[in-house]
Amino acid sequence: MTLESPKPASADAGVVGLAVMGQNLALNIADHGFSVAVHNRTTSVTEAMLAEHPAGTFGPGYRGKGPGGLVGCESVADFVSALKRPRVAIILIKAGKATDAVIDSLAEHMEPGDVIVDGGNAHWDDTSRRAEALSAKGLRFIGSGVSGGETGARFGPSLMPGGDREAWPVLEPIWQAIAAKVDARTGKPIEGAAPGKTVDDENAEACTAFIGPGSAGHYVKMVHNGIEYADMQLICEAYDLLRTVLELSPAELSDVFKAWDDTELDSFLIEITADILGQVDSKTSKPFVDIVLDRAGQKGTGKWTSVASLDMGVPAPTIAEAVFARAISSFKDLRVSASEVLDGPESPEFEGDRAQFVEDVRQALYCSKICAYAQGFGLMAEASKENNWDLDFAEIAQIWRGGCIIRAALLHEITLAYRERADLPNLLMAPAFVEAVDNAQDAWRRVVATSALQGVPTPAFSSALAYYDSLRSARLPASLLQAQRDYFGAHTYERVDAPRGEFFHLDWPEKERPEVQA
Ligand code: NBP
Repeated sequence: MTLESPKPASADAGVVGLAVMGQNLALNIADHGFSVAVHNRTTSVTEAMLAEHPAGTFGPGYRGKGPGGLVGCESVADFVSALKRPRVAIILIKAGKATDAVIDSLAEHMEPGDVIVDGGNAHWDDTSRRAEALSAKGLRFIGSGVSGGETGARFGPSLMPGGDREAWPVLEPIWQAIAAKVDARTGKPIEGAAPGKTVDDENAEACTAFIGPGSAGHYVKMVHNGIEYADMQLICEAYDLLRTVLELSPAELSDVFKAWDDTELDSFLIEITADILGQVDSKTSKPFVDIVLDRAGQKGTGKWTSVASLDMGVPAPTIAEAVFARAISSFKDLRVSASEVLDGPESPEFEGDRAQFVEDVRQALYCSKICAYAQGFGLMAEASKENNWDLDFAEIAQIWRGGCIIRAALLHEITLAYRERADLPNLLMAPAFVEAVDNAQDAWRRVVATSALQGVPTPAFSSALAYYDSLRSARLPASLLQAQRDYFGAHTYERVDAPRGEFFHLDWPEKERPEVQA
């Protein structure tokens, strides 16, 4: 099939980049009755997509006849001329230099007032830079987080747009239509929302909202991914503990996770974990989880979140530990040789109550997960202050309840917590979580203690508990630390009995060690 040129300005929006995400998002938009111009650097990809999805196969009602459809475009110039004004061009390509190249070529053909939306996983610094450069040309830029992977893009993602507020009314009808929907009363995803169906339910809430100016959307998406790293690592530690300490088989663990999915742990990641643990390898008949090499990859958003937390001095240790856990997993050969040299504890047979231990691990997972969210929201709160984004945390939690990888029942509780108090100093201090963690903390401590005694690595569980204990410590040994700093580096200290901001120094080498005000 060849693509006609030139095009009349008939498309409601356009998608550039037709790999997994771009194709699925474009199909989702077309399903909702919009006409979508599509363009890919390699034209054969565009041609194949059009051949597979001919006119008349889109519209309200999945694959029914309707007005939606695709307009294939060979060149960027054709693509731009195919768009109705104000033009909306959505980019879904490899993040980094490729995104700059595509933005530059779009900007050459677009006119003031037109909107460019970057739906890729751009670093938020890049988004700020691009927004400024495009604004100088009169173009409007939105950096939008898109979460939910391939299936989400196709049938309902969670969308986190940020940038030029005046561009939002232009994008909003499309983003509202294609986003995942949840029931406003329960926060649960509405099944009928997928695939491509119009949701008539008056209680349906779309998993999208304007996040804030500048790079707020991509920042929030980055933190979403950081929390995702922590959530996945915590689940893996729960699995590892139950497998190592209780010697449960993957099939038995699949049942455990299935049962947990009916509790407050109800989430997409728990659901897929149960499914994965029940999977048997067709070649060997072994549990699938045992034939997958234990080396985890990463694309960088967890690292970005951790770097942002270090840069701002806002603690997100559980997210960082999740990134480090992937890093240490990648040293497979080193671990194999170290395992032959380094001894662990004599692992005594577990003599406790097995059912109780399973329940303890469940509760430890829940508490640790709340901590990971507390860290992510703490990070966003600081970034919001620093950048004047005025982030609405209830809204952010609300749009994470459906469509995205971290969708979970917990997010409804977080939504309610921030609706009750928008300026919560820390998520753990919301009354519902104070109580939940208090009720579960004995179990959590038993689990972390058991992991240490048995030599099962639980960096995320342990760091989450240390975060909780640090947070609830009115006094930390930082007094000694600050004294050490003053001793060797004259870094000064504040006194508990003097106003904050007054600094002192002890003249340590002097015999009398006099105190001087700095
Ligand atoms: P990829 O990230 O694999 O990118 C492939 C696309 O980029 C193709 O369309 C390719 O065109 C295009 N491209 C490249 Br590479 N260099 C280009 C250039 N210089 N000029 C123009 N086009 C160029 O695609 P993806 O996995 O669909 O992800 C798209 C974006 O969405 C990424 O930023 C990703 O991080 C983000 N994201 C992905 C997921 C996911 O689950 N995959 C989830 C959420 C967000 P070609 O066909 O000509 O090579």
